[in-house]
Amino acid sequence: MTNQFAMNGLSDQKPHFVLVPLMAQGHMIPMIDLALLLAKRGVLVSLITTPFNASRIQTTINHAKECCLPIQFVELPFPGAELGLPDGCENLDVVPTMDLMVNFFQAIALLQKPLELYLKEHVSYPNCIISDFCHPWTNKVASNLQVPRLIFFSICCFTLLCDHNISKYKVYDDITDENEPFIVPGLTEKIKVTKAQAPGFFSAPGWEEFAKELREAEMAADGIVVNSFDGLEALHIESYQNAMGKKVWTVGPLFFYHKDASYTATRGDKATIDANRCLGWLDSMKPKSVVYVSFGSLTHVKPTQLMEIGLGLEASNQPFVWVIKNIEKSQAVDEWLSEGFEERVSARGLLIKGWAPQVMILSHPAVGGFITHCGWNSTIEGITTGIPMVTWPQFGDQFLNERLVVDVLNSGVPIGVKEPGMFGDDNRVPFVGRDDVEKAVSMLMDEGKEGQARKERAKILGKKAVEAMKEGGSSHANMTHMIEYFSINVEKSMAQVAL
Ligand SMILES: *[C@@H]1O[C@H](CO)[C@@H](O)[C@H](O)[C@H]1NC(C)=O
Ligand SMILES: *[C@@H]1O[C@H](CO)[C@@H](O)[C@H](O)[C@H]1NC(C)=O
Ligand SMILES: *[C@@H]1O[C@H](CO)[C@@H](O)[C@H](O)[C@H]1NC(C)=O
Ligand SMILES: CC(=O)N[C@H]1CO[C@H](CO)[C@@H](O)[C@@H]1O
Repeated sequence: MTNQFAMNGLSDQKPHFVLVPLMAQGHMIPMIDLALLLAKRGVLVSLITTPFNASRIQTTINHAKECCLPIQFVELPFPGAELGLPDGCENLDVVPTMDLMVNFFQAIALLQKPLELYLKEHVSYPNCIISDFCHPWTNKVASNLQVPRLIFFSICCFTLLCDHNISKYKVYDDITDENEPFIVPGLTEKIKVTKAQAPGFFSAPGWEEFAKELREAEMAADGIVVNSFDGLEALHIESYQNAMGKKVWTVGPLFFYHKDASYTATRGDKATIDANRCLGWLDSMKPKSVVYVSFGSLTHVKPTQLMEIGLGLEASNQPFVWVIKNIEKSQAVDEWLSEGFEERVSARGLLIKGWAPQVMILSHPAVGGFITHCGWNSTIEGITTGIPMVTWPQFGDQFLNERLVVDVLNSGVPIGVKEPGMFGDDNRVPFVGRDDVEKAVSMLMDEGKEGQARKERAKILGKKAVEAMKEGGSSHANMTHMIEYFSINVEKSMAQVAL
């Protein structure tokens, strides 16, 4: 049932999808990739941003221009000042305190009217809105404009399903000890977690109202788009689809758009290390020998823990690339690095201070393992490159992602963290000793039977991920269906405008 106007070129009327990402690095990156993939398939994409973020994604803007991709970057002024946010505080990563986080989400919700106004005035009426799941206010935009709305998750269906079932079976009504393990009900696998590890999204005190809006907006959605793929978790996708009673389109791994390493290098933020120096270093290493260590954009590792990681890596005798974020640097860290550590590991350790070209590094043949915080964005990148992982979750969806990698996929080694660390609350982050780091790394790189089997499973998953994105693959086909499904609405939406 292909739309005859939009799909076969009889008219240059392209279907128009409006994408509303959450301004946070881990949410923004996959949504931008989704925009690029849709545009490459001939969809006109409007990507809604704010001035701060627009400047941050300049590389993508330039790339879209160079490749003549039909993406418009719509900058709406960010009403942060109205809610007492400091100037330039337009991205979740730079919100200074937990309290201001609530204000940040309230400020974003004020974008409803300006977005509606923009879309009404726009020449090409939208066919659908794809909104980050953290934007319940887009539900009002969609109903006021009478356009379908999809919600976007850069979270796997396994985690979404666990979360859904925990809430549906009201597991937490009977739980008094948040560190007492229980088995997630309704799944075929025996998945053991604690309430502290899987508290659900926005479950902290003060977020009740927002969480309620989120649930309502989820119920009202016309479908769900997920950055995952069939070969990874077909059964969980199907169960989640049945549980939600809506279509779930899995169209990932979305970062796959970037096959060109030179572009990959500057995705997200300008890489602080010269990509060529990094590639040169990796080229000099044996295949599958290097461990890549990075904890994503929101996690801040405190100095004592940072040093312990370093000492564990040193003791492992394994070559490594280790990313230390600017925000994690301090005088103590600098001194410790320069007073011996850097020199001792110089022959086999590459330290990246700042933002790293992660996809480029992970894709390099020299890299054989990944120590990750299990943010989904990073986890799916690790899975796609076909290497085993050491899982070190911190908060949010990360503990459930760890269960997927360790218990379901069998392609990871847990570092052993049992309790979450609250973002912004350094003292509650559980401490991991150098011995545990060393032990996990040697298990990860183990050449024995168990290690080989783990590597083999990881490799197969990587192949399936690549297949999914090729023409004829499941994610490619899901995207085609999704575009066709909503292109049919072109005439319907136009008629509605006329009314
Ligand atoms: C998302 O992906 C980028 C690029 O691959 C990576 O560097 C970054 O750490 C990831 N962000 C999160 C929050 O996981
Ligand atoms: C719980 O998950 C299973 C899939 O494993 C699904 O079939 C079931 O519908 C879910 N339960 C509820 C109450 O949604
Ligand atoms: C996505 O692709 C899978 C595998 O081909 C298929 O089973 C599923 O029905 C598709 N999903 C949608 C919503 O079209
Ligand atoms: C990190 C970043 O890109 N910051 C920029 C955000 O946008 C303002 C102006 O819009 C710039 O001044 C910052 O440098």
